[in-house]
Amino acid sequence: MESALTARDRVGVQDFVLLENHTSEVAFIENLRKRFKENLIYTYIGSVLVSVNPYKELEIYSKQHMERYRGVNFYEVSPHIYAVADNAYRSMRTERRDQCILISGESGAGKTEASKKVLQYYAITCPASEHVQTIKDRLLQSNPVLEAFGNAKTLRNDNSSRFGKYMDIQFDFKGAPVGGHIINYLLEKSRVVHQSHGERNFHIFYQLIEGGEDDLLRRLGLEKNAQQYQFLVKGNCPKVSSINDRNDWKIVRKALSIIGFTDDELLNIIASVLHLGNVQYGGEDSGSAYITTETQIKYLARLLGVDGTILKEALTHKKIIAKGEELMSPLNQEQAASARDALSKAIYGRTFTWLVNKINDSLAYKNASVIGLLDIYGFEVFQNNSFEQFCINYCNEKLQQLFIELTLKSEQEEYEAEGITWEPVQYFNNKIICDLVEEKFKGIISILDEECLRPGDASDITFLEKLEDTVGGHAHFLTHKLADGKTRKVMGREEFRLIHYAGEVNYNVNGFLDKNNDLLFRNLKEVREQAQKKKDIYIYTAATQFKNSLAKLMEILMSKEPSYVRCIKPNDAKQAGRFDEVLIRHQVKYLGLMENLRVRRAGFAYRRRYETFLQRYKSLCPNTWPNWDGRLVDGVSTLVKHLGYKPEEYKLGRTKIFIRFPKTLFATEDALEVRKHSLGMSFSQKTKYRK
Ligand code: AD9
Ligand code: MG
Repeated sequence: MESALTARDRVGVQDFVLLENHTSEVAFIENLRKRFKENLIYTYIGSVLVSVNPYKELEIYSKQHMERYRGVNFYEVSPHIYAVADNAYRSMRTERRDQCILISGESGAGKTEASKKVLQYYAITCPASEHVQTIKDRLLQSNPVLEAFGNAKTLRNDNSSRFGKYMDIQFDFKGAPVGGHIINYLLEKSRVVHQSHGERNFHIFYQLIEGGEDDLLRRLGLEKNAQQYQFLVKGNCPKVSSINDRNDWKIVRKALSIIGFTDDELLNIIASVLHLGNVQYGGEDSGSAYITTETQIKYLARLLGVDGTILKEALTHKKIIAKGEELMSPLNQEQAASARDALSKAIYGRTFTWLVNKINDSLAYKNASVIGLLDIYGFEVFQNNSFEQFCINYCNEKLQQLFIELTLKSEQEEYEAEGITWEPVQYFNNKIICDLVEEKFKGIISILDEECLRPGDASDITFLEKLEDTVGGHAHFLTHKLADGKTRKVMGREEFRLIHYAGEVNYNVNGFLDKNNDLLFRNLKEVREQAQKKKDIYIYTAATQFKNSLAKLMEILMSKEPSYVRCIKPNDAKQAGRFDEVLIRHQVKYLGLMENLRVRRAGFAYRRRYETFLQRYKSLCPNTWPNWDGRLVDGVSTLVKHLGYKPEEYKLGRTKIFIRFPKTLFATEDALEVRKHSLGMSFSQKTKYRK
């Protein structure tokens, strides 16, 4: 028979605070590895859930599993995403406090899957009526729809979310899910017109082409062959083995109808984007562009409900204002192609926002308690990093800020509430990097905006020069220029480097101004100059919009009680059973898991409500077994004295016992194992707690 200690050797500990050597990264990763090998993908750091993507279906998400976690105390069952979901739900119900579950991790780590599991958990376990069932269905069905329009195959993940998502699930006073609200962040629109090698456009295009019924495709003027469409061939990757576009089309169509989309407006627009991609240009002797593909214009005019002639002019000219008069000035071929691409991106981007709004309308509800779910892009470092990575990584800096604030704050608040003194842990506060990016007037975004607004010779390079002048001396900013006028060889001349909390990233400034402008047509620059004169309208740039929406998100999250899920990707090959230590160590580092563990351990590693503690261990003391009739605190005190706890090992708060060292609790756990052995309980029951 396996003893308690060998079981621990084999499957590790279910909570990292129980690790003997808690400052050792090696021990931390070893524990993850042991559990991963046993298909135990979840482990806690206190109440934070660490999850490693198994890249295979595990039998741990059935209805029976959900039942096992329903209303059960966090520590009484093995770590699971359902435990986090249930805990948030119970806190919302009993403490009447809005909750949020923040899911983070890099691309492919399992964030979206985790958020779907949470939603499914509520859909299955929460009370329902007929109306509630409709809302549950819509909540669930919003996923395939948003994934079809907002996810794509990338090199890292066959179903990568190319937008950030915050979703409120709203509950009524009976605890039934009665509504929802989604906020989307920064869709990667550039994918509509261009995909890197081995990547695809958004799923919906392939689903429509592969799965669309013949008469539908005929009406949209589309052929059943993705190779025909310029916007679908850039990545040279029309088929993906893990994706069945034809089946997904059926799922998405059904989901759309459950949410309440009845018209085909949406598909008209998707088809229009494909037609736009096939619009080709020729050049006049004068250099002006003209359109050579009339069929596309015909379909576009019909599908978008616009006049063909006006459309053609819009695709080959720009509006300028000269001496107060509006004029149409012809574009050359290259300019016309980028106007076409800009229009395609804008149409797709607006359609996505419209789609989210429609889903929100179908889920609208007022005066509810809320559990928010945040599934947002993780920290990203590629060979070549651009504006998108800059925004994504800035977003991660903000979330790390929040994590620091809330973990420390809540920890501190709990000690205060319980009347316990403790020593705060010092660690790196990344506020300095957030300020570098977002500070008014002298932050990177401000400088970028300034260059975007400046008429004349502003370019990506002048932006870089201005950065050097303004933030060149900042401890977290570098370019190729050294202070003594020499050149830093490892960096390109068009790059700046940010030293993020999670690591160093070089950003290539090429395209920053254009992407930040993100405006439909160049002529908006003129409009903006006018607007500036009038001072009554302000046109926000992409980065500033993003900054503002993040500030709002932080406010939303700060007002709620957070739970954290930290997702880890075990290997780059998307393979089951492979534990790539280098990759994992890197993630452990930048997710701040060791710091997290330190904070958790700096005060008291373990805390339990008196009743829970007594219930679990009362059999270990003749005075508390089988029942303790007195005050709970006295029962716990009697019990721990009997167990030989030394005064420095624990403190008694108002409602909880705080245990400083895991080994104390470990010894108690082992005593419990021994006691159960002697009572002859089966092994599986005994080890349940550890897994
Ligand atoms: V991205 O930032 O959107 O590119 P995510 O969202 O972190 O990324 P995702 O949830 O999409 O990753 O997971 C990637 C793939 O890993 C999924 O398509 C599944 O095939 C696989 N996965 C993730 N979590 C689980 C799981 N709990 N069980 C089984 C999983 N497979
Ligand atoms: Mg995702």
